[in-house]
Amino acid sequence: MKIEQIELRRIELPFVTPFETSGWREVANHSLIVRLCAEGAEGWGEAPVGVGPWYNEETQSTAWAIAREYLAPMLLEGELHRPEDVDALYARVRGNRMARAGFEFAAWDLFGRLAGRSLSQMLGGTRERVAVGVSVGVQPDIESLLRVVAGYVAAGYRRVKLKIKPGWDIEPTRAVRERWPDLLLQVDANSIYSLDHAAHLAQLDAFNLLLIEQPLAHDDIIDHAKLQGRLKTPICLDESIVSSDHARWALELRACGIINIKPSRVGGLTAARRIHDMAAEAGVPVWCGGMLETGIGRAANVALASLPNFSLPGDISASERYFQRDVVRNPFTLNPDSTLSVPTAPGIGVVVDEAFLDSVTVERVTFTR
Ligand code: OSB
Ligand code: MG
Repeated sequence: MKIEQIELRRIELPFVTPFETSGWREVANHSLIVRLCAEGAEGWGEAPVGVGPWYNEETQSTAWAIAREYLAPMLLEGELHRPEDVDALYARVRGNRMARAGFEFAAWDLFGRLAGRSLSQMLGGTRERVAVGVSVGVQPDIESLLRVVAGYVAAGYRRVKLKIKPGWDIEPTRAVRERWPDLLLQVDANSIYSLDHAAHLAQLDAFNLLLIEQPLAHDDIIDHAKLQGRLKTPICLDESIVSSDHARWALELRACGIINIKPSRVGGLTAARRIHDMAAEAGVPVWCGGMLETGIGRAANVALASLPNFSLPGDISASERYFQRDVVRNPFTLNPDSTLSVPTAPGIGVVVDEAFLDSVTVERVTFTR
């Protein structure tokens, strides 16, 4: 297949509430949206970069530049026989994995629509519903935190993740655990601690947490292995696992007991599935992380999470947890059992609301073969 047309957009879609982590605050989704056209069909993908280089090195501006100057022209010149070929086509591009993933997701959608197969089917998914939770940002005080968590619990979420940082870790976690003794609970530090905090972090062992996500540096594996030896709670790596090689290194060094897989962080679904398979082989559970995606990126995450070794609830909340209005006509809604249903329509299975997408598009460019 030869891609005939590529449309790129940068969008800005406000969140219902700002999202605050240990190191930054996001008030809107600033993704790059990719549309590929070929053989009378189209495919959509989202590169869910942040507004600044706070989670990883990518931003909407870097993704925009790399996509326009390299990724779009390379794809127009190349030829695809299957979606996995995008990975090979971009193999010589260093880093910039979220930008690459935006194109790779769109290729999976395009191939799926042409073949009449859902993305979950194409990937080897085995579930019709995927278990999900909600990621709760840093709050101004414990009273506000309990109110916010109570709202999500009332909405039906059975797993909650708390963002933590020094000065906002032990006490907020204790407060939520005391109020909800049976809630599935985990924390995420987004790389704010160092090994010097090992004894401090060990206090979290008292709260029966599923995991402690990415306590140490965004590019570290070695110190996480040392820290894991000093904690009972499993460490889960997020930022550090940017490729299947990084996953292999982390598994070999026992740097984590659990892996958060975000297909966007690792360059797409091909690499994500490889990591899933490798972790399954090693007996390490995985779960699907999120980047506050629109319905376009969320659909790829949900399909991925339908693979068998995604045995913990994902950070894939319903559309309304993020946006007043999503850019798809069939937004994701929470089932009463704290799951999202896996789309069954061909490709990613969401219908893009083009008029609304246009209204949140800040800049657009089209490439034709
Ligand atoms: O570290 O998992 C993270 C959002 C943006 C960047 C990084 C992270 C997150 C989340 C929210 O925790 C996940 C979601 O609900 O999409
Ligand atoms: Mg994380």
